[in-house]
Amino acid sequence: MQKLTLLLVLLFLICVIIGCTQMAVKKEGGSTQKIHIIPKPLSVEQYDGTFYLSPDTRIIVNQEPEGINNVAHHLIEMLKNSTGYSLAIEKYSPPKKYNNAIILKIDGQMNDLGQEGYELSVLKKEILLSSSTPAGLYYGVQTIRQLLPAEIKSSADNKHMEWKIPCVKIIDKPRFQWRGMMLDVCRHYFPPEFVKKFIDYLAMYKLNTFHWHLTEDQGWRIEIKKYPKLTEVSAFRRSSLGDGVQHGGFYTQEQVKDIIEYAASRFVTIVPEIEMPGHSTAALAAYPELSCTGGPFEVQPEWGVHEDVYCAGNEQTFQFLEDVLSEVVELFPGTFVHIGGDECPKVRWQECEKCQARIREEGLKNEHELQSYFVRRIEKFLRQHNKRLIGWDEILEGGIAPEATVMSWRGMKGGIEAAQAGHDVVMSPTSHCYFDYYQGDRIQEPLAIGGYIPLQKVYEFEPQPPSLSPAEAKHILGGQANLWTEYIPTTTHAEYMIFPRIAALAEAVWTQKDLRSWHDFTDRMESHFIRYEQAGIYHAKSVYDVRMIAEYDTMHQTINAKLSTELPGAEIRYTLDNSEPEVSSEIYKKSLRFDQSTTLKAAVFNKGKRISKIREETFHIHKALGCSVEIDTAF
Ligand code: TNX
Repeated sequence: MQKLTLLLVLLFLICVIIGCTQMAVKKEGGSTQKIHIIPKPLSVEQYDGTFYLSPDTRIIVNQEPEGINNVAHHLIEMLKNSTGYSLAIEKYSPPKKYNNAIILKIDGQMNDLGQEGYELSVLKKEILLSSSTPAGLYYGVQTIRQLLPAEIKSSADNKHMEWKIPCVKIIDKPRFQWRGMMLDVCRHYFPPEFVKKFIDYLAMYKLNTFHWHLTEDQGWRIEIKKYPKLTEVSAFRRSSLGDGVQHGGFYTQEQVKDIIEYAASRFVTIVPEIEMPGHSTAALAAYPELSCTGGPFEVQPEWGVHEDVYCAGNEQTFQFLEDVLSEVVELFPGTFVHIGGDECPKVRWQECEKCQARIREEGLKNEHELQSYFVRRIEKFLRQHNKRLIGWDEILEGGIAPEATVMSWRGMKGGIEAAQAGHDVVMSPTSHCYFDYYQGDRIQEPLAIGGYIPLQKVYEFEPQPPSLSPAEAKHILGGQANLWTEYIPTTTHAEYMIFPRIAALAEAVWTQKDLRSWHDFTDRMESHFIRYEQAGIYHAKSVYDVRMIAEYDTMHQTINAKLSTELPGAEIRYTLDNSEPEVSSEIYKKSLRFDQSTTLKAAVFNKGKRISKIREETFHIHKALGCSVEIDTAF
């Protein structure tokens, strides 16, 4: 009897011990492995313990619906590239307990997390990722990628790495359904391999919409079988540098299909843009009969807004565009087709007999209404093909087409107006979303288009204007950033403009509003910089540019200089003797006061290495300092 009691107690103890190793204990601070997920999930609870990935870890899928295997293969591929492990995939067999496995589970009951949400539970012996859709699982895999050490994206020799994932429970879903980025492949052509890389970057940050700007004054980039001159003639132009070199390229329909498939397997929908009625000189160079004057035209080497546009009075124009769109809708499976609509000067229409006749016949008031007529006709055509039209906010002018969706770029105003009128809206204002603008100190950055949008500004992007009623706010589908490429001729430069701003964008469109905090984001951002380094992704380091504010102190006749960086907490070191700052230079702690002329040089250091450019400023102390300025206009 005694023996039996002892045995029972022993058995009980064994059970408790086994239970404890499986059961996660909630973490009370002092974490060993910090969690740095961007975009920030809905909820994250970290626990004590770690899951160790090994060559024997198995990937288990619970069923074989379309998509789940695709996600499992993505996971295997991602892990293989970095760890070198070729993990086996296995079908789930219900009562079985798994040890050292990552389980991907489609769970039809999980409807409250929407079409893209997921739940991730990392225990010491198993990882369970569940979602009601393959898309949700895919986003869960992106989260797993960010839970692994930064080296996960590196192809370097990682044999001695410990591939560990902290125990955690994450529940996550996006705030907006349209989380996008636009790439302009027209001002400069980018090869299919880069377009795929761009899609990878979107997917990595849980963005789901790739707006592909395919036609412009400077180039037509998509093969249209019915109009071969669009690729023979319209896809090439003289170099904008005037050096006589030809620039251009296009995507064959086969390449387009391949890219669409590539995007679909990453849950990215492509929205093709066929620009009209403006920004169309490249097409007119091949088919001048579609213009008001008859041409001739050349594919434009110059940027800007061009006056020659499609003739709105000519039936041939509509025949051409409908033919082009017929091939486009056949290729792209997504719901939306972007028709541009922006920056269409009206001078040619004002002087064109055909356009004026159209205005009279259709009882239109002016050329703005003629543009509206143009867009309505195209919208009707697209609707007949079960597609929805989206256009830049100029499509509001002269009356918006009945079911058109507006992409608001000239601020949020157009978007607000459209949402109030019951139209769907995607916000993409120049103030926050133009990744062709500078992100750092203009003098030290590569040439950009003009404005200044640092990381924090992108972070402050709020797609849903507070002035909208709840019913109107439902029309805000989401937001996107745009990469126009007038001044971006290379793929490395393009990456530089995208990173790190894409991370801030992702959080603006994925994370719930009340969970967003710049301070918290900057904390997580640091580890993403390490990931970019590891993955060989070009990125701007302008968050580490030393910012300088100098104030004149009238009381003491001195200058006070304050130093800071956009990413708080950086190690700034400086010199006052004209020498270059080094790792042994003085660390900046509080504002510096000068009572005589001084040259201040400062830079940011990390782990003994300078990671920023050197900021230099000479302060001159002289008698006129601080005196009020009078301008002698008589002189
Ligand atoms: C405006 S955004 C444009 C583009 C330029 C861009 C440069 C929009 C609808 N039109 O054609 O590339 O500015 O930032």
